[in-house]
Amino acid sequence: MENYKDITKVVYNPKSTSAFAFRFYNPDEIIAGKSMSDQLKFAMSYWHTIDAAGTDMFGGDTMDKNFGKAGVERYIAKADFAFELMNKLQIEYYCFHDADIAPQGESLAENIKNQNKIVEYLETLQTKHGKKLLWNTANNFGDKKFMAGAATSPNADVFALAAAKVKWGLDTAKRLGASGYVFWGGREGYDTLLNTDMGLELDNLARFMHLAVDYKHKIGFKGAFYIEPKPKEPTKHQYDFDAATCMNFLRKYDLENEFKLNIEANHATLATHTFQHELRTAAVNNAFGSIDANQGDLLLGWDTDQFPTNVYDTTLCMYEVLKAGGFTSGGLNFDAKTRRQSNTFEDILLAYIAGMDSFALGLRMADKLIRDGRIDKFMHERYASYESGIGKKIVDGATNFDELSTYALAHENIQVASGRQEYLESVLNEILFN
Ligand code: XUL
Ligand code: CO
Repeated sequence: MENYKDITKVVYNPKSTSAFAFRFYNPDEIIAGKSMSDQLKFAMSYWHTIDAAGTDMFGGDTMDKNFGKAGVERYIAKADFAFELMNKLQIEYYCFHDADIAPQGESLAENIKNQNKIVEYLETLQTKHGKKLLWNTANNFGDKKFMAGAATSPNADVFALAAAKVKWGLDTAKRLGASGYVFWGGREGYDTLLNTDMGLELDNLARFMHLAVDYKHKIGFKGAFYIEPKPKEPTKHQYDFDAATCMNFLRKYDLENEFKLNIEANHATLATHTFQHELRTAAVNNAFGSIDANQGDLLLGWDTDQFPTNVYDTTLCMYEVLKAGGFTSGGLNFDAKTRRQSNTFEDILLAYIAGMDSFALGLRMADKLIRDGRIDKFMHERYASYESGIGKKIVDGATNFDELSTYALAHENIQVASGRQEYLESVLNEILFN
């Protein structure tokens, strides 16, 4: 197998015998009216790809990502590595937490100083290599001060610290021209109600979001705000449990016009939903925004953040994306890490190639599914009773219980048509494998 350093650019070559080629991702090919690169908008996650080195609950690093350097110099080398990797993989976007990009010291002031040095460097790299920031975010969960949450901490000084970090994040998003900013709940949740004032914590979370919105408008940051749902981990009950819970929160606190959702596949399955369910829930609530592309392991049951290779899931995901009109500000961020045993630089490339190709194949199949039309036609016919007669009156809001009751008394011979699930599943198989 080739070495990492010898691979300058991974290109589309379905016939290649090399492991370092795309079999399905052909960036400039037009699928469903746009180039594949515009449909998929792949992004690299800094925390998993540039920082995470294999540590798990039972053992330490299996990979060295320190480049023989320390302090700020190490993070300059990491930034170089990030852009080298994006170039090799033809990835246009990246995402980071504040704490991912620079060494974290003893104080907020020191962290901001370090981070600003690297942001200056990232700015030059972005221009030099033509790369963009899809979104950034704050790590408001790692430091022990955040042990009881950030905006939902019982300690108001922590709320202020979290605000200072998000303020820096928004200034940086504006400076680097990010197309979005993500709020993942981190430790916004609880483990026991014996010590938790849930009402106050949720109100405070909403207060925090309103302050962030105010600041965004004040500085004129034009990117999108996303909430990323997750049901558990690290807390037992995360407040942003799933897409529906997030929408309820946003509407209760009058924030629904300011936020969209960043749906992560592994978070969906942790919530015992399918990825597709979460995407559809976002779309029907007019909140489809961005995607954290990964997959979990249903047998392990925790947030394993694996590179996505399940083509059923990527197909149904891209089907939802196409149906929602495609990405605008959002994209597909690989919130995914190589397995602990996949500990070479080649593995990082191979993992991204597997993930990108799985989504490229998913896009091709979703487009085929829509062009085939059988599923859409079935769906249309299934709900046809709402297009005329009493059904149309229901949809138009032009009836009432008296009329419906009279109607029902006169129409008791009701035949509900078959849902044809197995047939539709076989159509999907035919599209995928025939
Ligand atoms: C954690 C997670 C985060 C967010 C960004 O499960 O998904 O990496 O995507 O904070
Ligand atoms: Co995520």
